Amino acid sequence: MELPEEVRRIAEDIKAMRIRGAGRIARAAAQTLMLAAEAYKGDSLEDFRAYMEEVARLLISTRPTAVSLPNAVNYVMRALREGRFQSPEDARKAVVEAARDFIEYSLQAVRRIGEIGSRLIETGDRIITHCNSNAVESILVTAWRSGKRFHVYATETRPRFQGYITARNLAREGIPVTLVPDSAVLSVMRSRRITRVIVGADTIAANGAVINKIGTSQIALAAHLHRIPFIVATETYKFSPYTVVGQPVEIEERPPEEVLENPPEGVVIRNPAFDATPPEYVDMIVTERGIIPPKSVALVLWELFRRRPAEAGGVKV
Ligand code: RUB
Repeated sequence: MELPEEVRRIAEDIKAMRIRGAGRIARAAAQTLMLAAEAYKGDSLEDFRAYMEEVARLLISTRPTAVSLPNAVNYVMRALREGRFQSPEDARKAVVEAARDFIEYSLQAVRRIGEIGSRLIETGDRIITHCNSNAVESILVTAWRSGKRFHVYATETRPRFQGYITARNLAREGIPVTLVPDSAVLSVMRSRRITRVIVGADTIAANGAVINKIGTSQIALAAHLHRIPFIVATETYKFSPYTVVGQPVEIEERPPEEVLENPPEGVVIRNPAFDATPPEYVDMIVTERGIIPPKSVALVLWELFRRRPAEAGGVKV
């Protein structure tokens, strides 16, 4: 069966970053698998499986770095791949149920990270954040609503300026927020006596390295030099089972036009969208299961994936 127009449209939205952020992408992928299953019109189980695998492949191909995307797709597809069904109708129900489970888990995880992470915030804090992360916003908003008073410095996050989204959302909540150029981080850290840095994640590697928006590692290095706690907020479906077996995390290269539309003759532009922050610069990782040091990531991965190697795309971990 032809893939529904809506499925192609959402895949395109993820690619073009109209839907963005690792958690949102994962939920959109689960939602799209559900939508595709519901739109299936045929009556062959074999055909339904092949059709769903095509949707899964399309979704996974949209953006390469955030492991939340294949983790979400594989979670939903596991219900289909491992289930024994009498009819496409049964199989369809299993997909829909698994997608609903994932979305509910994800939303709950972001709320839980907010509750757990907000305990780390104190009145008087001056916090730097980078890019736009639902998990980070959840922490800041929860802390603010619980009565803690602090100031946030949001980086612009060139070239796509996701920091504007963060600044706008926090301002709407009434949280004092200052938008700063990315290049001002070190200067702001010193002059404003920053007390904490909190960022989100796209992927957490088995060694505790954090893959997040380009520029994160520079901020982590600066925080490390100034002994400022560097905190990462992430759901555990951003932990990468692939890295357990040594697979490197692919860093997305985005179109050069995002940096400069018409570069001068002879000027080459590179536009990597993410970077890796080494575990030595990460003080703690706030997850929905609690706060862990980067050293414990491998243990959590083991806990999450040992019984379900299929979720790691068939890679035995
Ligand atoms: C977004 C980004 C965010 C993480 C975490 O990159 O790097 O920090 O995805 O976000 P992009 P969340 O804008 O290129 O998708 O906590 O919302 O999952």
